[in-house]
Amino acid sequence: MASILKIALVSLLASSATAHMAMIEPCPRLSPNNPKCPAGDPVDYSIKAPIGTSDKIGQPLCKTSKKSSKNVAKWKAGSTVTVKFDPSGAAHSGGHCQFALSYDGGKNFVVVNDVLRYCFMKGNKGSNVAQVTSYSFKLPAGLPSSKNAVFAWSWINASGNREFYMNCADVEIEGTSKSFTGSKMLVANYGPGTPRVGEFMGNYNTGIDLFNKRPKITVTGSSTGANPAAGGPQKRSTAKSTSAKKSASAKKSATAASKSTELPWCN
Ligand SMILES: [Cu+2]
Repeated sequence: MASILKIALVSLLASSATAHMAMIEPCPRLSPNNPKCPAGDPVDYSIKAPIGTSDKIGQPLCKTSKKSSKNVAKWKAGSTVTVKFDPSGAAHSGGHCQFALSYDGGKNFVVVNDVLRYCFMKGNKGSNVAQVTSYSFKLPAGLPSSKNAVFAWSWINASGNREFYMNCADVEIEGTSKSFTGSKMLVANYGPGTPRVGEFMGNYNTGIDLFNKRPKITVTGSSTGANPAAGGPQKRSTAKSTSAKKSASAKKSATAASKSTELPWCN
């Protein structure tokens, strides 16, 4: 029975590139869905897939540690920003979303806005169709500056397989202070080394205790612009900027920066 289910899920996956949720604005790394994304950057047509499940890590945080070829937004601390999602994805009855920033290239994330319980939903409406696909919120006024900040959306879905979703966008922050202290982004349902948040089954307080227990983290701005965690072994080709003009064909032939392990997908 279980294996039949698995085969059914795999064949379903093969035919559906539109499952799950993904950020489209600001342009996340590897996004094939936003024409405003930097031309020529690598894409991942599974951008809407989770980066891990409660059993297994499928991809690194952010889906890739490789930065976009340029920042996709410049935000002032204290300003209101808008984050948009592809409306065609499966919303899995909502769940917990965190919006967060990293100042160390994507290793540690400080939360700048929570949308807990009913992310993508209007109130307590369990549905697989997203009812809210745009969130506007004020960034903390006390954020430090960085030309290499990483903005993240992460999501723990309410229904379906126990999964962790995360997309990241490279942004510049114009700040005022030297450091900012806030909640450390909760990473759950991302391999056995992280807490497991069970299926909500109508109880939208599921996992809230873990959010309440998030430790505080202090991030500091960088004046050097160095970004030790970005890049990794795969260096962006130096010839890339010359080929950036032929965006469409370049994008199509581009391969995803991250090796993804196949995960048991939800539907
Ligand atoms: Cu899904």
